[in-house]
Amino acid sequence: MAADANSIILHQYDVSPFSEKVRVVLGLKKLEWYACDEPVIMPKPELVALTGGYRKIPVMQIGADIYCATQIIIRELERRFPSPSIFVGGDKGLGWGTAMWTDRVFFQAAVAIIFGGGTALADEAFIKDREKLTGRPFDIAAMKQAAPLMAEQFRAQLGWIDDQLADGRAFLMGERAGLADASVFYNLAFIRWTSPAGAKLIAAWPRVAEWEARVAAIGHGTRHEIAREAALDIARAATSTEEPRADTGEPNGLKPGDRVSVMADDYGRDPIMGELVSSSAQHIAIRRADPRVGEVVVHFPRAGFLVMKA
Ligand SMILES: N[C@@H](CCC(=O)N[C@@H](CS)C(=O)NCC(=O)O)C(=O)O
Repeated sequence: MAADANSIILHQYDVSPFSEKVRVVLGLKKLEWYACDEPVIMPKPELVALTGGYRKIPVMQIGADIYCATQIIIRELERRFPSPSIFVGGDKGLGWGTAMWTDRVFFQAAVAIIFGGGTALADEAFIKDREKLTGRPFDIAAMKQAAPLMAEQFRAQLGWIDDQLADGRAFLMGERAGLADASVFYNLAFIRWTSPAGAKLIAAWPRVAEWEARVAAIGHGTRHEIAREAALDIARAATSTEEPRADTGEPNGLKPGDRVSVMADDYGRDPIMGELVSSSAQHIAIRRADPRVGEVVVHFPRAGFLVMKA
């Protein structure tokens, strides 16, 4: 089956932990989607043509709408495909807060364990690329030194997961898997793919490992593959479905039509410029054009991203 303007295209790579979070959500919702493999390091000319400068992975494309970062990707999947929901009960707000923990504190502990333990992923080109991404030295020797401390941090957080499962529930929020499971799981998957020492830390918590196996069994939905050029062709032929929407509570008075720039507040802070189409407390959409993809609308979360009037 060929992809079209309604297809879910995930710009990703297989060893990308944040992509795994989205793949689990695609599995939960039993969705059909297209994997568009992107390079692990820059340059990523096709991706940047779509996003206007955002280079991180994953990015979701549906026609000429481009969603940057897992928070807005998953929010959009929930909006378009509400059933089954990623919310299990009692987690509609704090589910997102859980993701902020797993994407930052928990993820950084995993990163230090993986790269401090020595992994084939970190060749010279990779290290140079990640230094550019973060604006800081990617210091393997320092990570090696920090690895024992980070093992302690990682273990403490595994303990929270174990406590959450202590009443015998199958998944973190109850009997059904949801956003919290996807958010926690991808960090453990990243460790499993890359770090035998990290995998040992997980093995010390059998209840966590059993839960992990249940999440893995959910799968990734139905995956097809698509080439990067074909994904660009779809964007060029499509029109964004995003409607202009005023945001009455916008703290800085931004309104549709304003020229703005959007950037991540952590790493990969390349600003993306465009004309504001719609915004809310959780979402901002900007329109921009590129010769290879025509006019597209690029979507970002608000939490974790900074918006400035251009
Ligand atoms: N906040 C972002 C984080 C994404 C992220 O850090 N992705 C990693 C890969 S898993 C990345 O982009 N690394 C740099 C690269 O691949 O170029 C999200 O939720 O999607």
